[in-house]
Amino acid sequence: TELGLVAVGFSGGQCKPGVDAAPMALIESGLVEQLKDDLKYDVHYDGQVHAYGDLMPKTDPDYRGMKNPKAVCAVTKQLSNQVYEHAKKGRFVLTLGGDHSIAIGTISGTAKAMHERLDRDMAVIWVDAHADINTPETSDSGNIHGMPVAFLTGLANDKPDAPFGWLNDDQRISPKKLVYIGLRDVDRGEKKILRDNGIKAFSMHDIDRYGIGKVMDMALGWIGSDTPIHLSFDIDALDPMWAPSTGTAVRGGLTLREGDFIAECVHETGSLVALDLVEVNPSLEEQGAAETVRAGVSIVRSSLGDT
Ligand code: DIR
Ligand code: MN
Ligand code: MN
Ligand code: MN
Repeated sequence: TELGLVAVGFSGGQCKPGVDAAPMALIESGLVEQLKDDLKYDVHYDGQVHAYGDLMPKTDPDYRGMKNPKAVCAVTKQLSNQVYEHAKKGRFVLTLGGDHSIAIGTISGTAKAMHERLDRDMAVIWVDAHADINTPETSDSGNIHGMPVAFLTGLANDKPDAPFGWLNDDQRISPKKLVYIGLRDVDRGEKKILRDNGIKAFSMHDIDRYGIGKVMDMALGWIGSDTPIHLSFDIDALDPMWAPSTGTAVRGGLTLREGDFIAECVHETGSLVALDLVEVNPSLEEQGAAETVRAGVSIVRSSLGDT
């Protein structure tokens, strides 16, 4: 299978430096060779970790309370094209982040390609401790990595000349085709957005109640067969025991095995078209960095058919 790999060293969607070093750490641990040699992918990779330095604005004042709006806008817009170029050629797209704001770029890119190639709405499975569906107005932090889903679904809108005004309808996803797994730290305003829009979400409570096997049956049943799926995996979905080196770790999360199981089930559908792996921050925990990178590699391998 053809695979396009995009390495995104960007941290401007939140305030902690270091998450931009994750793609290099993942690649240095041998990920690309494993994809080629073990899993037999034909990997298309430009050999660079994109930092988009040339796109960075000189000044970047807050806008509607958002931090670094111009930088996040410029990076996601460019990334959207990079992902789209791979996806329209029929390649699976693997994006290594970076913080989760980059999903504005990745998902808009695959959504557009799926609309064009298959004339279909794409589904998104968002595995995360957080819902990342704040609008600029509901966000307490102003960090855009807590907002990507709001922009991608059109629940937060921006004027054409404003930061995310570049998103067109064919680059968006329907709230009905979105499924969350692993939630346990959802803001008050986000809870209202999830409720008001009937968005499907499986929290840690649901996983405790039904078990991960039943939850995956229900999650994939909601999406239905024959719908292309983009999996956006925030490493903080995993319990800090397995992934301590991440910007906003929350206790009570998925085991690594549960994370791998989610990835395996999504792979087994045959409908997975793209994967984001985000929020690994190797600089946060001296002891836990290697462990967290290993967990990230494991999630990628499981998503790509390793068993
Ligand atoms: C919080 C934290 N809901 C926010 N979000 C995080 O800033 O909007 N997402 N950490 O991964
Ligand atoms: Mn090729
Ligand atoms: Mn996230
Ligand atoms: Mn998160």
